[in-house]
Amino acid sequence: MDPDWLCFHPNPRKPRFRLPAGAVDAHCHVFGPAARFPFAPERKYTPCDAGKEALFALRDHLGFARNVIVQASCHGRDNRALLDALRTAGDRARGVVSLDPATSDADLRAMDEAGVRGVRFNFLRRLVDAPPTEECLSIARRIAPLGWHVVVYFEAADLPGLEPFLKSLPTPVVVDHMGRPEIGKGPDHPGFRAFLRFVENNDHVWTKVTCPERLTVQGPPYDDVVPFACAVVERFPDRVLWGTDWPHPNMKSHMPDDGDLVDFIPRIAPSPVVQRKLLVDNPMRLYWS
Ligand code: 0GY
Repeated sequence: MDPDWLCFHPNPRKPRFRLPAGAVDAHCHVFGPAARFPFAPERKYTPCDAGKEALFALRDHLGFARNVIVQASCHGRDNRALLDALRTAGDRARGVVSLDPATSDADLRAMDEAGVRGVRFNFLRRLVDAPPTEECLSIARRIAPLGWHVVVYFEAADLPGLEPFLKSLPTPVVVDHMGRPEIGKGPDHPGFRAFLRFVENNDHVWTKVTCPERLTVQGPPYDDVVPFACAVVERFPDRVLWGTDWPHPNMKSHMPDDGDLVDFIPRIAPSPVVQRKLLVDNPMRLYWS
């Protein structure tokens, strides 16, 4: 692994917040193990191994019922580690892959059978050489008939340029980590207001209210992220998802305790009715129906 790599928390505490029955961790990854599932040659980082056994142990420890496992850039478009984890979890996990445009229809069907329900387009320059949007659109057209959706990862500054493409997608679109707002600028900054307007004006757009540990400027307990996530959850309670982001790739400042992250949930979704939407109803509708 990279010399400055921070490995996931070895023994996160039990959260105080009791998750509702059937709660879904809708954003997490598996890394390797590299000896069995080598990392992609084109990767921009080399993480520690973080395999399916550790992920499923964390799921049970925190009190989640299910996971949505999202392909991370260190595995490129080689989804074997992800598919292997899905096959082990059975109905308790769904997946979001990165696709090579040459993927055959038979491979798409096999992925669907394994539990894949989405494809991720990653536009973060520090993680990938961003794919051309025409290529993404043609992949989206192929996966739409399967009932899959698109997950996108981009930085706040890239939203204006990507907006026409995102509007044109024929599937639901899930934006990772609230479109990475610049937390230091505050929730009234035009960039975040533009993001809220974009979600407001596009019914097919969902967002993950994830990664306070990644977005924060102040650090734990992430007070500075609360107003952003609250604004999103209040306005779009039926189009939000939550996830741990375990094993927290590329964290440089600190490694969060996953128990603390679960205890962040009631701060951004105070009512039990909304907590249920965020953690159960919404992910079940998108991934399990
Ligand atoms: C995340 C965030 C990151 C990494 C990836 O695919 C990835 O490598 O998504 C990041 O470095 O911000 O959601 O896992």
